[in-house]
Amino acid sequence: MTLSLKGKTFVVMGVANKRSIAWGIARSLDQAGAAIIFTYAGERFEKGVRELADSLEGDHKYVLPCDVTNDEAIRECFETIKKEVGVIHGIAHCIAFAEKEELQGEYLNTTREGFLLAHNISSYSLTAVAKEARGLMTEGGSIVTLTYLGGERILPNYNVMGVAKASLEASVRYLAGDLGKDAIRVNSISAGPIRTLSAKGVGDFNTILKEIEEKAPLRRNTTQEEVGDAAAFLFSHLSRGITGENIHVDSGYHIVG
Ligand code: NDP
Ligand code: N5H
Repeated sequence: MTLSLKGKTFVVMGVANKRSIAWGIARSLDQAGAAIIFTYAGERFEKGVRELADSLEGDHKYVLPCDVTNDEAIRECFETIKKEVGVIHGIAHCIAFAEKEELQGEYLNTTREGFLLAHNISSYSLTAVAKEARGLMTEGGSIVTLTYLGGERILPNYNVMGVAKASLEASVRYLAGDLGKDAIRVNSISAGPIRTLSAKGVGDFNTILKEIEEKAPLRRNTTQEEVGDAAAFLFSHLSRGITGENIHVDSGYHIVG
């Protein structure tokens, strides 16, 4: 990869382990020479994220807690970043959650609690984070979030997460509308299925992957590296005219069927 992000700093939210899509993004940013600030939610992941950060080429000092359900935690996180680093140039928001019971059977059975939890963590958090980060992107910036095809069409079992992703994709457009005047761009990447910790426990994941191998224009599945490189592009000057967009990094599967 020849793209250079030297001298730029990005906040990567949502590395749980080396399979995380956020980790693919971190590796692409590291290769491009960027500085990375990692945030995590679960304390049980702190040590692992620290070790992963240390395994990269660059010297990425900061691994900070940031539970996105807590406004105070988000504020503290970005205050620390402001104090320690000052200016940032972008954020990779790679965060979603829904209760397991909501990710099977009929969407119709979604509970009020399950609906609100999924929307809180998977959609509202982007807005909450953008609000706190705006003041740190004084040289312009780029915010990238991750979505899935289930936000555009009904897909079996994706259920409330599909509705939350539709809300996330609409938030991308409204945030792009608000933040464009500050030279801050906001886009999403719609990734093809990737086997991560979140995807664990999805019963028919193998069937889903096989169907993509058979039907997607590129006849193969999506990798963390492909999503990472697309994110690096969205973080770079090369994408300076793109905002409010949803880029599918899915071997072209979204145009099939
Ligand atoms: P991971 O399980 O690796 O990452 C999910 C992350 O969400 C974890 O790091 C987790 O942090 C974080 N998270 C959950 N709750 C909170 C919270 N309250 N505050 C802060 N962070 C939280 O899975 P993926 O890499 O697959 O998921 C990343 C994104 O990619 C998600 O938005 C997902 O919907 C999207 N995506 C995934 C696809 C796939 O096939 N895997 C396809 C398309 C989109 P912690 O572990 O610290 O709790
Ligand atoms: C159509 C599908 C398959 C069915 C739906 C899967 C939806 C997955 C998304 C959410 C984010 C998964 C989730 O919240 C899992 C949790 O209930 C349990 N897991 C955890 O708590 C782990 C430990 C932590 C790290 O996970 C999180 N999220 O915090 C979609 C798939 C083909 C593609 C896919 C997997 C999409 C996606 O959005 O992730």
